[in-house]
Amino acid sequence: MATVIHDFHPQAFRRSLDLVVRERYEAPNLSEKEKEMPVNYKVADLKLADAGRLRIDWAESRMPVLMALREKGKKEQPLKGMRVAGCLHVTKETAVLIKTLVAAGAEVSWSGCNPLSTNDEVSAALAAEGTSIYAWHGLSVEEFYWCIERTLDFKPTLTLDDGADLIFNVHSKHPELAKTVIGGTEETTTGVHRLRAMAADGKLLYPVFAVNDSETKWDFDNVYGTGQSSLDGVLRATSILIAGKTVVVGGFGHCGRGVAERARGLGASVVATEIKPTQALKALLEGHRVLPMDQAAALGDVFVTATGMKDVLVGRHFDVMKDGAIICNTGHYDCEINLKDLEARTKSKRTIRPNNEEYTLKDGRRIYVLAQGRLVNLAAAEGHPSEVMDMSFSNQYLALCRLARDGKNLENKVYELPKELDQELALLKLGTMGVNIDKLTAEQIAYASDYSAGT
Ligand code: 9W4
Repeated sequence: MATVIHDFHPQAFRRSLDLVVRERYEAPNLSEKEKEMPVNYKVADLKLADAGRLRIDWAESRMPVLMALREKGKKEQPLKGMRVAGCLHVTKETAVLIKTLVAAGAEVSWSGCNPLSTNDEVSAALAAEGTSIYAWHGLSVEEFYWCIERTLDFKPTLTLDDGADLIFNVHSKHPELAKTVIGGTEETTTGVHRLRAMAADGKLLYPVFAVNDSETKWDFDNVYGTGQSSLDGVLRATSILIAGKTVVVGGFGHCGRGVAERARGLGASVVATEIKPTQALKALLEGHRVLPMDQAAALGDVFVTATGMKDVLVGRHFDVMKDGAIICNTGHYDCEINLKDLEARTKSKRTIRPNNEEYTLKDGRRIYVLAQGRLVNLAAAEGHPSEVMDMSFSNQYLALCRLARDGKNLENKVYELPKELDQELALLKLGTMGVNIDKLTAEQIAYASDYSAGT
């Protein structure tokens, strides 16, 4: 681990890759002063930087909207003078966001928001390029909060959250820092819920944009991001042929719909299970079979739970599953599959492939659990593809730019980004994909607004 000193100003210590790496490997041509300079990062291993840079380069080539915003930001410097503290999964896509914030004139200081989501190669590449970053895979709870604390050392003017841990830290431990924070952003549904509750209590100390609530974020993440990456996780963990299989999707919300659609695309017959009549009807009219899980359990070759509810697959379902059934979860963290019930029926267990546990039941049937029932798209694959994160993180970037410009005039509330922004971002994305669409003519606009026109 790198040694770190907390009392610093990131800009002052942003040094070239060359210098950081030379220091790290104790190259002889460093001056004594250079050797003593504090390091404003803590990552697993700086030697991973080259591999991280390749990952980031790849993500950049798949995130054209954010890259276009970066080019514009380089010229206009909308974040000049801003200090952005971020608490967000350290992935290759997040690195593209961080580099975009820096290009737009911001100083940044970063920590991960989940102990298991940091990619050590990416964090090494960011540290090596001079980013103030505190993130490594598998850190403890104490280390997690220590990392968040370090990102507050430079007294941020903007905060960026995924799950609201950073904002909570500011509010509960450092309320004095909130005075100089112009505003914050929040990436997730859970975080937005927590912040709305705080705002309703009058406890929120600065305005926050709920990036999660932009259509170009949640709809694309949930349907296309989760849809593809869940199938990706199943394939990486099993390498099975999907065509001809029966895939049971538990829950036909946005994530379930995405999974069902992609499974069908690979040739599966899909069975959807639901508790909500309108959702069940949608699944049926999309052409999927709809059954209660008690019946679907005996039919499925692959089960993907995506409900957000606990105990979707329990003992009585395991009792009737086929020999060789594969079960996994892409919904709420690790409680949708009741593994205790499965353990109780199990004679022996072995890891047959990475992220694939074979449970041999007392009656001899085998059930395969992927990623220990955790989110299969993240644990066994790489989460949402970069092209999807392009939309989410473009929203993040634009929300921070708006706060930098107008934050001082906003109330201490949770705001949504304007709906027109979704249309602008979607149009930009279409453009990067070489797709043009029609525009209304002046006559059509007049027609649309003329309420007197009848049949
Ligand atoms: N990643 C995560 C979480 C838990 C976890 C194998 C079982 C979320 C959104 C984005 O939560 C995230 N547990 C793991 S790996 C792992 C990864 N294991 C290891 O044993 C436990 C997470 C947002 N995102 C994308 O989806 C794509 N780029 C992004 O920035 C990232 C990570």
